Parts: sequence; C-alpha cells; structure tokens
Amino acid sequence: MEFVTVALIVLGVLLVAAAVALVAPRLRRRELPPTPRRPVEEAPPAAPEEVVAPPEEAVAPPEEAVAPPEEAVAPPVLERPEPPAGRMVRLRGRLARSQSVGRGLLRLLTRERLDEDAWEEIEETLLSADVGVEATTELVERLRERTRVLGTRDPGQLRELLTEELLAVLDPSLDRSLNTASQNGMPAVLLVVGVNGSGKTTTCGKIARVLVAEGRTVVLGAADTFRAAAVDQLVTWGERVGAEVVRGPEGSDPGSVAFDAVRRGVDAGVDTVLVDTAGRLQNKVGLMDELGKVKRVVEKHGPVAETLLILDATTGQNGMEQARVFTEVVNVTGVALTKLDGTAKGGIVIAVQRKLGIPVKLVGLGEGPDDLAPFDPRQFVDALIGEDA
Ligand SMILES: Nc1nc2c(ncn2[C@@H]2O[C@H](COP(=O)(O)OP(=O)(O)OP(=O)(O)O)[C@@H](O)[C@H]2O)c(=O)[nH]1
Ligand SMILES: [Mg+2]
Repeated sequence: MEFVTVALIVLGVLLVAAAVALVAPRLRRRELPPTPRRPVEEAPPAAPEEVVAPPEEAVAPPEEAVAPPEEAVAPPVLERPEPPAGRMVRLRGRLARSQSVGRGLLRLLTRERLDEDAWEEIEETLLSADVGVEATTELVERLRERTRVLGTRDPGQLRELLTEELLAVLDPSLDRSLNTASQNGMPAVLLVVGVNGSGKTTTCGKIARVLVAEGRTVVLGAADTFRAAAVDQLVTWGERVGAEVVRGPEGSDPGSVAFDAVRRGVDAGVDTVLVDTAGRLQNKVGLMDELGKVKRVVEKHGPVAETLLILDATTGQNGMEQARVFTEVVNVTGVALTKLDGTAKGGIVIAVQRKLGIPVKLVGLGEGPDDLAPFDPRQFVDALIGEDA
C-alpha cells in the first residue's frame, strides 16, 4: 500500500515534470515575439523616412504637371494645313451666292433676245454685287460692243466672252504675292489693319498657320490691347499654329507691344512678324492716329513689308469707304477680303482694286483655319460662272 502510494507520487511528479517540459518552451516562445517584432516595429520609422521622400518627389510631379499643359498644346501645331495653292478651287462651293451672280449674268447674256431689258438686268446684277458704278458701266459697254462685233448667240462663245471681260476687270496683272520673307536678317513685318470684326485676328492666325506649315518661323504681336479677349484670341491661334505671341498688359500702348513684337522677331531671327491691331472705326480720328503711330513705331526697326487691310465682303460699299480711310493713314499694300462665303457682294473685289489701286491678295471663305485662299482671278471667275454649260 505504501509502495503504491509512493509509486503514484513518483508518477505524479513525472507527469508534472513532463507537463512543465512541454509547456515551458511554448511559454518561452510566447515571450520571444517581442524581440523579433522589434525590427518590424523599427521598420515603420524607416518607412516614414521613405514616405517622406516621396512627398519630395511628389512635389516634383506637380512641377512637371505644369509643363504638360504647355506640351499638351503642342500637338495641334503638327496639323498639316491644306496647301494654299488651289484652295480657291477646293473652296469654290463656298462662293455659292457669288456664283448665283456669275451664272445669272451668263443666263442673261445668252438669252434668245439680248434687248435693252436684258442689258438693264445685267447692269443691275453687277451693281447689286457691289462691282461699283464705274466698273459696271465699263463692263456693260465692253460686253455690248463685243457681242455686237461677235454677232453670235452661241452660249459657249458668250461664256468665253464674259469670262474674258470679268477677268480683265479684275486685272490679273496685279502682283498679289504676299511679302512674308525676311530680308538681310530682318523679319518681314506684316501690319494687319481693319475695322471691328472684319476678321483681322482670324486672318493673322490663318496666315501664320500657312507660314509655319511651310517651315517658316512666325511671331505674332497682339497689338489689340483694348480687350483682354482680343489678346487671348491671338494667343489661342499662336498655340494652335506654333507661333510665339508677344503681348502686353491689358490697356498697354499698342505701339509698344508692336515694337516689342518686332524686336522679339529680330532677336529670335524669325521670318515673319504679324502684328494684329485693334478694330478701329474710320470716323474715330484718335484711333486712326494711333494706328499711324503703331506703324511709325514699328518702322523704327525697319520698313513694314506689308500692310494688309482686312475687309469684310458683306459690308459692300461701306467697305470701300473704310478702305479709303485706312489708305490715308497707313500705306495699304494688299487687301484680304473676308467672308466671301455667304455673300453675293463679291464684286467688291473689283471695286476695291479699281478705286484704290490695291490688289486683293487673299480671300476668306469661312471660319475654319484653312479657309483662306490666295486670290486667283482666273479661279475666281471660273468659280463664278462655271466652266461648262
Ligand atoms: N464666314 C466667315 N467668317 C469669318 C471669316 N473670317 C473671319 N470670320 C469670322 O468673323 C468674326 C470676327 O473675326 P475676328 O478675326 O475676331 O475679327 P477682328 O477684325 O479681329 O475683330 P476685332 O478684334 O473685334 O476688331 C469671327 O467670328 C470669325 O470667325 C471668313 O472668311 N468667313
Ligand atoms: Mg481681333
């Protein structure tokens, strides 16, 4: 009995010892984790150091993020505009209303009986197209004379006759080239003038677009400083076509902006500087004086290569009066006739040239960036009366 008791005690002690042996390592393992955890806990301090760095880098991206918008504007620069040559043919459909005049004339001329009524209608048609009294009288006389001499009622021959006479009155011998090439390291300076809304800024942009596409370098001068929107409009064109725009603060002196633009053009060695001016009413003497001043200031750098008067074709005879006033202030060397799309008053081309002796060099045939064409009298007449039937 005593033996059994001793045996049980020994067994109990062994069991307890065995249990302690089993549990102790587990307990030790439970105590251990804090140690290995340390590096883990120490890691975060390291991590924040790394986290601190990214914010520094994270500051950089916004700097880079500022650049992309400038670069993001660049792609449109790569647009390839339609070549200007032959644009008039491509855009002939835009002359729909002028075409009705040309075809109307041909219809009258090929009437079975070319009587006084017909001649009167021919005269009225020409006058309503703003050809002007002088040119209309001359044209009707020539047509009367030639139809009599020719003595024909053949539509083909009459078409030929009308084409020749319209062409003659448009004076194909005039030099219509636009002087945009630099000379002796001096950029060609183009002064763009005209009344409000005639299309100056748009035409500046369209010309710049053609020049840049031809591999020339262009600076645009935002000398219309009266309205911030005017400057923004030119800046938009500049970004679109890839031309630098020189601007001044709103309300700054237009002359000084024009001067700075040309100086920038000289320093940068560009080919052409286009100076966009404010729309001016011809009866505002002060404003016209200012335009004269802009020209004189620009001329301190050298002669202005071209002074382009922008005329809105839809203004008809009123446009003639505008043109006359501008020619008195600045030496207008060429006319860009805008908005010839959508008007039957294309006869203003003839009137401007005859009265002022200034060639129409460009015509605007829409609001799109490529809707500007070098004026080609032959293509114009062909578009007006059609090449056949
Ligand atoms: N249909 C048509 N619209 C044109 C043409 N040229 C210009 N325009 C439009 O005429 C409006 C006036 O053009 P702008 O270039 O702003 O005229 P602006 O002479 O600079 O005007 P101001 O700066 O106010 O003096 C714009 O809506 C042009 O899109 C053209 O040939 N055809
Ligand atoms: Mg403008």
